[in-house]
Amino acid sequence: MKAGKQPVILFPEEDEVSAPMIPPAAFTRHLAGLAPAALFLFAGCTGPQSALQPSGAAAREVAYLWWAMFWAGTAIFVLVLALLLYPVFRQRARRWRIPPLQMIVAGGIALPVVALSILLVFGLRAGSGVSADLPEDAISIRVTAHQWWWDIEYVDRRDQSRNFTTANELYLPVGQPVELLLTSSDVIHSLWLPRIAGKIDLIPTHTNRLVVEAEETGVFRGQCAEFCGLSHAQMAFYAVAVPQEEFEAWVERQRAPAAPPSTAAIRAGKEAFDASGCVVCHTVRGGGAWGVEGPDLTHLGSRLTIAAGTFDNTRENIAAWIARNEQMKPGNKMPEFPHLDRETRLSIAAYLESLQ
Ligand code: HEC
Ligand SMILES: [Cu+2]
Repeated sequence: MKAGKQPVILFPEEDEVSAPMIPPAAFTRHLAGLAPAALFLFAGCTGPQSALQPSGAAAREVAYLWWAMFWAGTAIFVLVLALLLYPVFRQRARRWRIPPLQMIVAGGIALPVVALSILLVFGLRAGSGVSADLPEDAISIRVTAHQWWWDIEYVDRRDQSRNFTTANELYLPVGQPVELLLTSSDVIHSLWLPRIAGKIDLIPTHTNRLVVEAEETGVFRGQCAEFCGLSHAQMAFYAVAVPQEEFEAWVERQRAPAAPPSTAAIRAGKEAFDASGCVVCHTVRGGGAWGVEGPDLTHLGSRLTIAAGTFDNTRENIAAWIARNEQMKPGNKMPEFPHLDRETRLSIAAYLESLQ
């Protein structure tokens, strides 16, 4: 737990649990901006999850639409107020008479038709990202929502054997449109990455498509935006936008199988992991674990958070998660392992941390 941060859930026991606030610098700036809140309310419009600070083409369209609606709404509000105040201050001699029928046609039909048509044009523009065409070799990512985490598979269209799976973290190459193919394994979820794109539903047995493009490097927060059950509010993820070369290096590392244990302590952790039944639900490619009920852990050590953006990815948090995940994320589908002593849990956590 870094100084000045409040844990989401306080644990009376020895395990320290900390929740992520990424990037911390942006968060502090955010808080500092809120201090003179009465005057500078707009400071709340920035941050890792603000639709008003777009960093992607699709999000920019949504922000345009938002501002168009804001200014159109303001203009109409001012107009209506002016019409309301006019009779109050009018001078008898200069009375302005419009026949009632013309008034209804102008204010009740013409004005809404014009205003809504303009908004429709903006709205269609903003929605066009969903159907954008992509080059043959564009990157495809299959995202499957589960209660309450995201399974993320990078698809190689030319050679499916090069596909690899990760979870709760989306790497994007900057300046390159990427196709997300979205579905769900249980209920309807919604993927929302406000700084990169608009939101779209993930529906069981159906695949939705969304084209996203990050325009600058950074770590952006995303979230499930459709109530999907008990831990809906803890169903987040992070998108990490990096330059092309860095992205390719990341892909190579993720595609590789898990590193074999390099020290005796890590080997002991792996043995405890294999013996405790974790392999029933989790995959560690190259580590002999092939379960699919839970997130792929092959490169867990390289991720920022655990439990779908809910906690920092630290050894302490993983150790706490193994024994008391129900308290940390109520309703989640992983059983607790309270019988594993703290030493064992820490050693399993050290093994998972070594999976870079
Ligand atoms: C019955 C299936 C099941 C078993 C057995 C199981 N897990 Fe899990 N695990 C899950 C599910 C489901 C999640 C996702 C929870 C969530 O975020 O909602 C999860 C999440 C995790 C995470 C966080 C991963 C991430 O990317 O956020 C870790 C770490 C983890 N499990 C480790 C373990 C360890 C270690 C064991 C064995 C002691 C274990 N699990 C046993 C189902 C299981
Ligand atoms: Cu959800």
